[in-house]
Amino acid sequence: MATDLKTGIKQAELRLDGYESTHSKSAVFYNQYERKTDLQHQTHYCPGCGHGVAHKLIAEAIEELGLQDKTVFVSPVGCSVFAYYYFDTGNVQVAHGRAPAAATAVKRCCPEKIVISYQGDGDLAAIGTAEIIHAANRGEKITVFFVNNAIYGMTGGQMAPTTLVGQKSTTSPWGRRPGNEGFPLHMAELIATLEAPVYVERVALSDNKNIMKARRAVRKALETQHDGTGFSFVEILSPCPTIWAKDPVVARKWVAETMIPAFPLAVFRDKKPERIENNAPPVRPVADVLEIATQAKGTGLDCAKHAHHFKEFTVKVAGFGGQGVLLLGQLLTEMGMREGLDVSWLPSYGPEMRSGSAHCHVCLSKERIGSPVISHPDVLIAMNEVSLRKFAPQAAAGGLIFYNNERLPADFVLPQARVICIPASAIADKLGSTKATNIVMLGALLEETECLFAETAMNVLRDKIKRVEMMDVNRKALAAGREFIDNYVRVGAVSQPDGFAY
Ligand SMILES: Cc1ncc(C[n+]2csc(CCOP(=O)(O)OP(=O)(O)O)c2C)c(N)n1
Ligand code: SF4
Repeated sequence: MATDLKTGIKQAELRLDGYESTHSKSAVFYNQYERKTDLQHQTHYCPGCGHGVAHKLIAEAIEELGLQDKTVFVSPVGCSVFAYYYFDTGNVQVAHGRAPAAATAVKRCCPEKIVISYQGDGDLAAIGTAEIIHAANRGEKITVFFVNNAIYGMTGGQMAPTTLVGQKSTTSPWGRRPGNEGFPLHMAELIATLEAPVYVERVALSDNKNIMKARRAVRKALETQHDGTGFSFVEILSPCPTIWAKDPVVARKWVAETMIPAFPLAVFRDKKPERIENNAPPVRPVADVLEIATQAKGTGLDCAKHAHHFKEFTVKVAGFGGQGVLLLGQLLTEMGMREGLDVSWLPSYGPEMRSGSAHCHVCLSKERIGSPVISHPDVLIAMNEVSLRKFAPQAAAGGLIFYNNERLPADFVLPQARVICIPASAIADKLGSTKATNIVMLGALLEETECLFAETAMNVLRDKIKRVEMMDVNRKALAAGREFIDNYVRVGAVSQPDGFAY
C-alpha cells in the first residue's frame, strides 16, 4: 500500500479483486506470528489493549523511516514480553527493568543501529528506575517507549508506581493513598529535569486525535535517534481494559477523562543539543591505556598475534578456592593481551574464601570475542577430582584435559578429550610451595599446546606476583611443568628458549 511520506498515512489502493484496501499490517510486523500454531494471525494482547496500538505506531514509523533493517527492539518483562514474535527487526528480550541497560550496550556496540527500549510502568518505573534514570542522564542515543497503563498488567493488577491516587489494585484494594503508598511517579517530567535528554513527550491512546499525536511523537523520537541527536523518551498513556475491568471503549474514555488530568500531555523537552557528544569508545588500545604495550615492545612479542596457531583458544580452569584457579586464568589473559590477542576472563566461585569450588573461563582470540562464557573448552585444567568429574564431559571433542594427579580415578570414564595427568601439587611441594601448583600447570599447558610464549609468562609473573620470595619458586615451577611434558608426555622433546619444544 502506498504511503504518503509526509504524513505517513497509507493511501487507499484499488485491489485486483475490485475491493478498496484502506488498511493493512505494517511490513515491519511478521506475516505470521509463530508464537502459537493456532494464533498466527493475532497478538496475545487483550482486546482494546494499548500495547497493540503502540506496536502499530512504532512499526509504521520504522517502516516509513526505512529503518527496519537497522532496528533492534529491546522488549521487557511485562505484557509486552513477546514483542519479538511480532516485530520483524533485531530483537533482544531482557530481564525485568533492564531494557535501557541492554539497549545502551547494543547501541554502544553498534552505533549505526536504531535501538528501541520498550517498557511498561512496572518495568520502567519500579524495578528498572535506576536503569532508565541513568541511561537518560548519560544521554544514551536510544529511544524509549514507556507504556503507562497505571498498573501491573501481566501479573494480574498490582499497584504500579504510576497507579493514580485512589485507584484500586490488588495490592491497594482500598485505593492508592499517598500517605501510605506515595504519589504517582511522573516519569516524563522527571526525565525532563535531566540535562542530557533531547526529546521527551507524553501522549495518550485515548481517542483518534491523540493517537495521531502519539504517531507523530513516536516518529519524532525515532528520527531523533536516526539523526544521532540523543536520548528520546515517549510516555504513552495506554488502556488496560482487562485489569481495569472495563470494556475497551470505556477504558479508552478512562484514559481521556481520568489519566490525562493526572498525567498531562505535553512536550517536556525538544532541544537540539549545542554539540553532539561523541561517546564512541576511546581509540587508544586497552594495552596502551594499561601501559603494558611498551613492555611487550622490543621483545618481538608485539607481533606475536600472527604466530599463534589458533583463531580462538579456550581454557577452563577449575578447582577449589586457594589453588590459584582464578589467578591462573588471569595470568593467561594477561599473557594473551601482551601478545596482542583479544582476551576474556570470567570467574565463577562460591561465597567461601577457601575450599569452595572455583572456576574460570579464559578465551584467547585473534578476533573480537562474542561471549566470555565457554561451554566446551579446548583445554580443561582440573585441579582436583571434583572438577575433573564435573567439567571433563564439557571438554571439546579432540580437546585436552590436564589433571592434577598421578593417575585418573579408577572408575573415571575417559571423555572425548585427551587427558594428561600431572602431579602438579606434588611437584610444587618439592619446589618449596604448594602454592605454585597452578604455575606448574601453566608450564605444562604452554609446553603441550604452545598457545602462548613461556617468555611472556615469566614477564607476567614478574609483574603480577608481588611476593618476591615466590618468584624463584614460580620460575622453577614453570620450568618443571614444561619439563614434565617433555620427559613424560612428549618424550625426547626439549624446551627451547622461545618457549616451544622441538
Ligand atoms: C525480577 C522479576 N521480578 C518480578 C517479576 C514479575 N513481574 C512480571 S511482569 C511484572 C510487572 C509488569 O507490569 P508493567 O511493567 O507495568 O507491564 P504491563 O504488563 O502492564 O504491560 C512483574 C512484577 C519478574 N518477572 N521478574
Ligand atoms: S492485561 Fe492489560 S496490558 Fe496486559 S495485554 Fe491485557 S489489556 Fe494489555
